[in-house]
Amino acid sequence: MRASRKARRLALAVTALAAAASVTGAPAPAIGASVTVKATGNETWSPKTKSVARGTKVVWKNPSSDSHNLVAYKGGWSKSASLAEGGKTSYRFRKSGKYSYRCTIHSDLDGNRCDGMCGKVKVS
Ligand SMILES: [Cu+2]
Repeated sequence: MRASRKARRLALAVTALAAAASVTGAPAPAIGASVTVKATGNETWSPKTKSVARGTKVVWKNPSSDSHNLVAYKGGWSKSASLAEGGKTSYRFRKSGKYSYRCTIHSDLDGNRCDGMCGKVKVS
């Protein structure tokens, strides 16, 4: 008796999870997934805006021959790393939100407005 109630509760939970997943339109990547953003030789992030699911680790790589860095400036997060030629750094985003960052060598900041090598991660 107890086992079958447990099984029914489990089935309900699985159904609820499936419904939640269908609301977002796309299946959520597994926790622990990682995606890559590249620092380019023409002073841009590629892609400039990256949309990810909560729990995703974003890895920034610099395959270019320029020196870059990555400094958070908006979105309530803290990150500061240098990205030398061939270097990389990463951050796992656990909360939804919009997280902005820039390369301080190749961008200017006027208040919260960034011009130049500015990037964003949208976490849902
Ligand atoms: Cu740069």
